[in-house]
Amino acid sequence: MMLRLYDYPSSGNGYKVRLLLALLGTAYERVDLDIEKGETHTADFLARNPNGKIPVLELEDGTALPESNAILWYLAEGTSYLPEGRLERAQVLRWMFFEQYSHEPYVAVARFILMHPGMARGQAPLLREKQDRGYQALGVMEGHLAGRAFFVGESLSVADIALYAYTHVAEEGGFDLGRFPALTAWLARVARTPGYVPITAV
Ligand SMILES: N[C@@H](CCC(=O)N[C@@H](CS)C(=O)NCC(=O)O)C(=O)O
Repeated sequence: MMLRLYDYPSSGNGYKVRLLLALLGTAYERVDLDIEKGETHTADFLARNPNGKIPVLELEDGTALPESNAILWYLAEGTSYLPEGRLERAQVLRWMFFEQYSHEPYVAVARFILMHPGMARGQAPLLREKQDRGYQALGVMEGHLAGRAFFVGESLSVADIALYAYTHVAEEGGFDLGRFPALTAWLARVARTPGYVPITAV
């Protein structure tokens, strides 16, 4: 069986996996689920991810692996996108945990509120707060990237891919990236990687 990705086209979490698979040149099947129609909450899908969220990567033996950053880690093992050194690997995890706790809940959710106003109705009053916290995360990234080309070491890793996915579309969440020159240069650097695909490629 071929790798199969359960996905949703505008999802940055899904895009992380699509981008890495493209950079690796790995063939896979995609199954689109419409999150607006609740298609991630069917019994069939909940058997793959009881948390009812894409992305889920189904492996060759049928094992279903949810959580975008866990999928990135799995796919990157043994490639140039995951360093070998103990401390560098921990630094990659550091930025992936930062992405999930201090970045995605604000930068991605502000975008979700603006792109899916129907689904995000309950969260709409929180837009301003999400943007404030999102700006804090972007500021942390800007500080780290000043004088560095990539988040960890000297080359692109899954730390960059995890953070790139929602940062490069942050303007759709109302963020002004013009305030962050080092971050903007890093976005352009990631987009120049051979094999790069845009979020809209599906
Ligand atoms: N922490 C998860 C978050 C996944 C997530 O939030 N998925 C959203 C789309 S971006 C989803 O499937 N939402 C559907 C729902 O919750 O009903 C990851 O990184 O994979």
